[in-house]
Amino acid sequence: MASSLVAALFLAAGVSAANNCSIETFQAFFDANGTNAHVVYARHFAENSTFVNPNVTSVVIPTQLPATCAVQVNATTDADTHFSFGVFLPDDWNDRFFHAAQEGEDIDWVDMAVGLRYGFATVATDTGHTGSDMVGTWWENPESINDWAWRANHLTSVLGKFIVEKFYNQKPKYSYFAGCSTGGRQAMKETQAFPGDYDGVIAACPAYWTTHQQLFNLKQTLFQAPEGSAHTIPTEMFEVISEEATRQCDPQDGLVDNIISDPLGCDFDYTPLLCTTSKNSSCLTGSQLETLHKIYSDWVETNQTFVYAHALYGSEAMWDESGLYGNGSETNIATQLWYPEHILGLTNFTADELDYSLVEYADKTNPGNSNANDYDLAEFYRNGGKLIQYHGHSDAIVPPGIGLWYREHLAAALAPQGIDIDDFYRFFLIPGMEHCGSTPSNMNASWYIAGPTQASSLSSSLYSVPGYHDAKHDVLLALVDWVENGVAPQYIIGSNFNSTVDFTVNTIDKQRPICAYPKQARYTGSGDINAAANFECRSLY
Ligand SMILES: *[C@@H]1O[C@H](CO)[C@@H](O)[C@H](O)[C@H]1NC(C)=O
Ligand SMILES: *[C@@H]1O[C@H](CO)[C@@H](O)[C@H](O)[C@H]1NC(C)=O
Ligand SMILES: *[C@@H]1O[C@H](CO)[C@@H](O)[C@H](O)[C@H]1NC(C)=O
Ligand SMILES: *[C@@H]1O[C@H](CO)[C@@H](O)[C@H](O)[C@H]1NC(C)=O
Ligand SMILES: *[C@@H]1O[C@H](CO)[C@@H](O)[C@H](O)[C@H]1NC(C)=O
Ligand SMILES: *[C@@H]1O[C@H](CO)[C@@H](O)[C@H](O)[C@H]1NC(C)=O
Ligand SMILES: *[C@@H]1O[C@H](CO)[C@@H](O)[C@H](O)[C@H]1NC(C)=O
Ligand SMILES: *[C@@H]1O[C@H](CO)[C@@H](O)[C@H](O)[C@H]1NC(C)=O
Ligand SMILES: *[C@@H]1O[C@H](CO)[C@@H](O)[C@H](O)[C@H]1NC(C)=O
Ligand SMILES: *[C@@H]1O[C@H](CO)[C@@H](O)[C@H](O)[C@H]1NC(C)=O
Ligand SMILES: CC(=O)N[C@H]1CO[C@H](CO)[C@@H](O)[C@@H]1O
Ligand SMILES: [Ca+2]
Repeated sequence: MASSLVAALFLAAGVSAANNCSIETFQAFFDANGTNAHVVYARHFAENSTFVNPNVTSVVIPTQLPATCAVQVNATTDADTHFSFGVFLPDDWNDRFFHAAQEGEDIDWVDMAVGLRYGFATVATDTGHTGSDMVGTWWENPESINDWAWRANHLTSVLGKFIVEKFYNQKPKYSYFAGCSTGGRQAMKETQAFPGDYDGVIAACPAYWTTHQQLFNLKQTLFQAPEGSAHTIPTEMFEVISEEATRQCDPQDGLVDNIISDPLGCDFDYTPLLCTTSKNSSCLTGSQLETLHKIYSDWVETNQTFVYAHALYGSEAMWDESGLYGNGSETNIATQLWYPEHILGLTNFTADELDYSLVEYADKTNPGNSNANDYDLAEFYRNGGKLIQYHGHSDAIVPPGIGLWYREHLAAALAPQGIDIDDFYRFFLIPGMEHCGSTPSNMNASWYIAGPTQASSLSSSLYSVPGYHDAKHDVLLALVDWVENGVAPQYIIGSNFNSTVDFTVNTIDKQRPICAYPKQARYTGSGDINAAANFECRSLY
């Protein structure tokens, strides 16, 4: 009797607060607690509204919102530094707190809205500056680098949970964090530096080893430089290389389906690409082949010192994206100079100064402590935390091998402490997925496992997997099931939509299990190769 009365009172409080979505309401929460934060925006949105916020500079906005209160808060971190964070407080809340990483140029309201569609109270921060990380002057204050590297996310977690508790008169029962790329780094950083902040974390394609990642991206552009050299592979040849990789590596995984499902296991022969006396077009010269060999090889320095993993067979469709390998032009190189120039603070840095001593310098200074390569997750594990990490095989920006590096070092750090990483960690390699999402058009692999980044990359109103709203198909629901019910995902079924505008159960034309590493999905030998049921997870090595 007593407990149901208490529940009824809480419910009543929650409902009245939900109907009072004003700047004053939220400012009063902070003021009463003596917290130095300024509420700059608050507005309630009825179901199916399009989000509007005059404080938002980004162009992408969520549509078809569930009924929610939206709040934006500005908080200071140091004398001259501040960050902003957004909060969605759903009318119909399911007691969970969700933090979407910053992946774009502002508070990621679209990713937040995905979390909202799951019924979660959601937050996200701009990490202290708006616009791309690579432009502006935000790095001039070292305190801003701290905000970007870790502080804004941690404080958003603290202040966000505070708002949620005050608004609903109840603490969130479970807290989750998810992000991809630089957001994946943020996910790893939170897990490592603040192991009590979240119960479940998804680190997708994480660019976690900042110092090495950023210098690797610069090094990639240099393989092809100077533009038009004898060793420069013409960008038109990327497709020819891709076709050759598919020709050789597609069958090696056991099923001819245009998808290279085991690029790490592919034994690739370069010679069919070489120009000969009988073949002088659509081929590579000896020196171009050497460039290709560099692209497909780890960055290793003297004495077998590993610096970074390489792009895999099947990633060629991305090589010209963002000028990554591109044509070796000064423009492509200049794009990648922001890290040494502005974050490492090496004024007037030029690309020819990139050598191993620069990597050592970056590791030693590690501005803002942004590296998220602490392998000891014992405390996160002891708190009951669960971490899902995934990478796409066709990602040329953050090659999946660097994810494997983390997994191996995590295991090595925890085994001596008697901790089996299987008890709290799952690693997935997604065949045919590029960076965070999408698949090369010559593969059409079933890469989609939902979660905020993937859903928001397709549409401003999508969430989960249409028709398959469950833990077997949706990575975020898989994480929730693991944290709350102890059901660890052994695989997640990936889907492919055969439309670029219509994302419904009717446009899902292909599904396959994506198996927890080291297992891989293998065709059972009979039935539709586009149906997940005809695949099983097997250990291959
Ligand atoms: C709404 O907020 C105002 C200002 O903080 C407060 O005076 C009022 O009591 C609130 N109303 C409800 C129903 O919570
Ligand atoms: C609220 O106030 C308490 C007591 O001063 C403090 O410990 C806590 O950190 C404050 N919470 C926030 C979110 O500022
Ligand atoms: C919101 O849109 C959905 C789907 O179009 C519809 O089923 C629902 O009735 C709408 N809700 C309101 C309040 O208009
Ligand atoms: C946050 O506060 C800073 C410092 O007062 C200000 O420059 C900035 O415009 C504020 N941001 C928003 C969104 O109000
Ligand atoms: C090589 O290219 C030249 C010029 O394009 C062409 O004339 C010649 O026939 C080619 N040789 C062979 C062996 O294909
Ligand atoms: C490589 O190893 C050798 C032998 O241990 C050592 O003398 C040398 O200084 C090392 N070189 C570098 C660049 O670390
Ligand atoms: C090389 O790439 C740059 C940047 O993408 C582009 O502006 C330029 O036109 C390219 N050069 C050639 C010769 O295609
Ligand atoms: C960097 O280059 C600018 C413009 O060429 C020059 O004015 C400045 O002195 C240089 N700074 C350093 C530290 O070399
Ligand atoms: C991939 O899908 C696109 C569009 O749905 C289609 O045009 C293309 O032929 C497909 N490619 C393969 C290899 O199936
Ligand atoms: C897309 O997939 C659906 C479901 O398998 C199928 O019915 C439809 O014909 C496909 N459309 C195209 C254009 O391939
Ligand atoms: C800086 C800025 O644009 N602030 C606006 C944020 O949103 C509130 C509520 O709509 C406006 O009053 C502010 O002017
Ligand atoms: Ca294959």
